[in-house]
Amino acid sequence: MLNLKSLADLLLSINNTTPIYLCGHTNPDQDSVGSCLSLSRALRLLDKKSFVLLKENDKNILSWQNDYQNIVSQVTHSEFVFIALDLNELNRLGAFEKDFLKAKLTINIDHHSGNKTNANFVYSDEKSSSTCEIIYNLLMKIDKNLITFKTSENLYAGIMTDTNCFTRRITKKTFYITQHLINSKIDYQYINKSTLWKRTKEELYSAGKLANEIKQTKHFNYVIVNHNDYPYSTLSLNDLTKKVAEDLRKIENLDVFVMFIIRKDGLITAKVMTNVSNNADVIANLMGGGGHKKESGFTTSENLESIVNKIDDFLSNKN
Ligand SMILES: [Mn+2]
Repeated sequence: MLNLKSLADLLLSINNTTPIYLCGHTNPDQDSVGSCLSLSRALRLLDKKSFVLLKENDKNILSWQNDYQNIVSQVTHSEFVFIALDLNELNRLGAFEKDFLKAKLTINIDHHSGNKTNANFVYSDEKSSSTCEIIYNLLMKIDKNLITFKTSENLYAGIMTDTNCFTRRITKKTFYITQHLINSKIDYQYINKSTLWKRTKEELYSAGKLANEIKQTKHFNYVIVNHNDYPYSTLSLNDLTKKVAEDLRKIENLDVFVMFIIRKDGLITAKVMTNVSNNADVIANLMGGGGHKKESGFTTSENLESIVNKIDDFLSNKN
């Protein structure tokens, strides 16, 4: 496992002619795409040849910033370095996993618990609010001038959204960093409004409808979302898990709360949230997923009833 200094040295040692591909997780959020863009811009300023991998239909996540420089949708070199950000297992790379496996050198930078990527070099810090917080510290270690205005915007967006507007996983370092980023005159209100706070009518309608349909087992609460049905069909998986689920978890007296999404392809994607307990990652891991202590997720082909029973059994053994 690397420390920040050895990670910085490793990046600086990459030959300037070697292409470096940076890639975040599927269903990208501001932290994954923001950490990729921030590190990529810094590598370019250091005369390295870097690219951010992002699927064409995921680009809308950057519409608030309108900066698509050096973003590509596929690897076009045969010899390259691959840096995976904001993920702890390879299937989170989706279609780009095959490229990771072909790379001559792999690096993984992340803040989720339990790292399973087997990258050549791993920097993993569960105590960081976000991968963007790690990238801020990394860039400061190399040269503070690498934190440009655009990069400040991305780092702020990643930190603010991953902490759900500073309501979780924060430390005093998170605020210290945020202070620095805000001092660079970024329009933080605009970024808040155009990312985390933004809701469409369909998102609010979904939350309201689901609030009325919360089911309860002996040990946890859950909702079932059929992605084929209106209004959910108009929303992306990301909107459902990042926005609708976040609104629902605010309902009083919820601790362990799961949103099950029956996907259009028949698989089930779930977001596991806890408000008091600290075991969302352990619960998600029962179905092969993972994440953070208070929010986590998994995707499975198992049937819903057996998943519900598995989670309930696990929680009953704990209590
Ligand atoms: Mn993250």
